[in-house]
Amino acid sequence: MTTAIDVWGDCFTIAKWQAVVAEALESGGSEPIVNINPNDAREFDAIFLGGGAAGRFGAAYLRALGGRVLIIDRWPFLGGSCPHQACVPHHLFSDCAAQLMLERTFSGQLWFQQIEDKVVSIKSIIEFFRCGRVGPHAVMNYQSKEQLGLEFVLNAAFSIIDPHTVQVGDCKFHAKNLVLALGAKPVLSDIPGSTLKGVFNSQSLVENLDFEPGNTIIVIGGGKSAIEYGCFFNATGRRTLVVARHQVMPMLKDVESRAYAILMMEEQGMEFLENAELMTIQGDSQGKVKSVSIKTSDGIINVDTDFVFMGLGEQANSEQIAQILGLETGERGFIKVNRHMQTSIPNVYAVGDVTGPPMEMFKARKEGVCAAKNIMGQVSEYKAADYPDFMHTHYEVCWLGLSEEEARQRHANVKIMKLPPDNPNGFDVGLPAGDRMMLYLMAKPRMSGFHKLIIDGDTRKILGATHIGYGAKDGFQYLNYLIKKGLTMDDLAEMDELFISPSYFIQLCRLRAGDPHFKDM
Ligand code: FAD
Ligand code: KPC
Repeated sequence: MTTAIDVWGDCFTIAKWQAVVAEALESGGSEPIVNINPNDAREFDAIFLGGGAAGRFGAAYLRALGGRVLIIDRWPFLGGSCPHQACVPHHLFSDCAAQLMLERTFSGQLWFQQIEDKVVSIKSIIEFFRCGRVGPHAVMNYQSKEQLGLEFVLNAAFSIIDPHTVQVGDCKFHAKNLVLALGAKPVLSDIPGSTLKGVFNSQSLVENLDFEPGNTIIVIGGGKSAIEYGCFFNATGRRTLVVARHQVMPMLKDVESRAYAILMMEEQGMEFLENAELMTIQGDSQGKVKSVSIKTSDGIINVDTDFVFMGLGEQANSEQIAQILGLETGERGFIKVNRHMQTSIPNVYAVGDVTGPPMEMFKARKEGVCAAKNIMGQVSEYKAADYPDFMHTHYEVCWLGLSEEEARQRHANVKIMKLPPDNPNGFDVGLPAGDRMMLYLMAKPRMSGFHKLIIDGDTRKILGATHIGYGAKDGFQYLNYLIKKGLTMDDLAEMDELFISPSYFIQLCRLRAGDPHFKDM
């Protein structure tokens, strides 16, 4: 390559990477960063186009299996959209939402400042993120280069020549296989006014926000991003109105758990318009959002706002490449693959978000690994199924397996263990509680969480679980694995709880385990 930063042979510290990545992001157009071993004459077994979760994990696995691999990415760092525009900012915002809910709930009590009427700056939190995100970027580059020994070309645009050849600048790279790991981007709205200043999605929010949003925020959509970002906006002290075509949070199937999650959001002031549709966004003379018109079952309503957040889902980053290679694609441009991750061209694989839902990190990483194994001759299949899931409201909401309703449709003898137990006060009981919940437990018991374990009373196997609170996510990822292996309530009763842990499933099971015909509790 005629102009490039050649980093091969230099040991870059994390601090040095931080400076290089920050400089490249700020200048917006510096040279490619090239880390290619000049002493390795082997042909590449694969070129991964895209070095996000799918590309990085696939490449690392392929190299671990003894292959030679090159990653090409347009960004000056590896790790992809998760640390740059997706999971990491989302978790930052959800942390802020949880913290602000705590501070607002106890405002003026104990050591808490009086903050009931305070509106927190969204712009400052986003600026915090923009400065801080290069830290994880630097770690990803350090880990990939120094610890995993990956070869890469970053900060570079590529063009596809054929299914074995990719060009960057004046340099052509050949490989036995290509792996498309190009990710996805938010679906854009085509309703009138969508290009006005003040209309954001999860990407443009962190890249472009340059003003302090006013006191009313409109969120379009009822899925994960819409609810998660909506709760954050609400927690900053702004009126937040969520407009959903159908239901909000449809992915949380357990009726009672969903009801608790929604009730808690409503108690924080979130407003929901279900079965409603954004019709137009009106702008002012400077091209900024001024108001929106929303069609509801009661007619059209108009709301003044300067900020609209679109949470409309994702579409594949596949347009050009699919066209050039003639790949089969489906809805929203998602590239069709078989269970080996092969596209319609056998030596071209596709992995991660570019192949469509579920759009989750574990799925992207596992698809990358699956492609790597197949390329290296270890026949491997992957299809995401029966996975645990989560999203944030002001709380962390986790679920796995069947909802109570699904379980009752499929099994004759379903048993439930839940907290709070059924009682005349509804949810107004200070259990489950657990870590980060103890102040709520003492003073606002209804806010201390909800959880439920769903069991087949005949086989005693665990069928499903939900948890609304904090800190159960870790447990759910292991629990799901065990459930797939046939975990029973008696197995759970044998485990050692780290009391007080966020979920009480172990001790609830132990209280019932002696009974061959145990009842709900
Ligand atoms: P990406 O990480 O997007 O990687 C694609 C790579 O391809 C990028 O590095 C990009 O620069 C590169 N690329 C694209 N086009 C080109 C091109 N033309 N030339 C060169 N390079 C190119 N999942 C979770 O599991 N947990 C979460 O909490 C979570 N939160 C999320 C929050 C939000 C707001 C969003 C949008 C998603 C979230 N996800 C979460 C999903 C998760 O981010 C994705 O599933 C994951 O990042 C997909 O990885 P990937 O490698 O397929 O794509
Ligand atoms: C926060 C963090 O770990 C960085 S985001 C992970 C990117 S990757 O490991 O490539 O999936």
